Amino acid sequence: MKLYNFFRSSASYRVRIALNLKGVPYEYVPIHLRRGGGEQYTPTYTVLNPQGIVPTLEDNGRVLTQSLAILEYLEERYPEPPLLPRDPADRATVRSMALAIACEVHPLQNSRVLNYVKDTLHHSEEELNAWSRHWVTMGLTALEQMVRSVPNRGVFCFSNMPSLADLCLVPQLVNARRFGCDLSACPTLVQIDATCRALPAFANAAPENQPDAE
Ligand SMILES: N[C@@H](CCC(=O)N[C@@H](CS)C(=O)NCC(=O)O)C(=O)O
Repeated sequence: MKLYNFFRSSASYRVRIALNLKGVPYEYVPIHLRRGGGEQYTPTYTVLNPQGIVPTLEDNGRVLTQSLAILEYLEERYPEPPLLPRDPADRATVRSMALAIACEVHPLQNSRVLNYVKDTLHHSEEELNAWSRHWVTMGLTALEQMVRSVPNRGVFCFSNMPSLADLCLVPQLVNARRFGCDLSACPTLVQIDATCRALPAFANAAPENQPDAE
């Protein structure tokens, strides 16, 4: 199994955590998102991932893209330990938390989006950071409420097992801190993040522990 990814990519980080939690060995293939204008745009990579984004997972001759689709694939192929609860409504709750980050917050900080706002629309670095802080804080504040409203909540986003929601939360908080977001409205998320990062599967997937870390 090969994971084409970048140490600082949040979407890649989600998949690394899942592979570690499930104990699936994989080959780490670094795709540098800035070097030479971005290795994600080279023909050898876009043949695998026509969107020119990471991560991409190659397994048994199949090429899979989109981190959430990859996570669902890993969940079905390697069911233990599960990253989704058993009850259908609980599963939908976990997915709604994961999607709240992956669909609403994360895309607004993607490098290509920020580069367009900066280079084509001519906004300053300062304005860009304010943009990121605005959307991240709004998204995380909503997620805080979603997590708090889980009945019988445990130490993770949902119950006492790490789920897809935690796999999306932890990388997003790295991002939030990078942009200097005020997390004071999200004490539950900050606590869950600390609990997750204490687990080896999360720690070993962290950007600073990857072979291409700068
Ligand atoms: N929805 C996609 C998002 C992937 C994505 O945005 N990847 C970023 C890094 S976190 C990327 O490759 N950006 C390259 C670019 O913007 O040029 C997923 O979940 O896989």
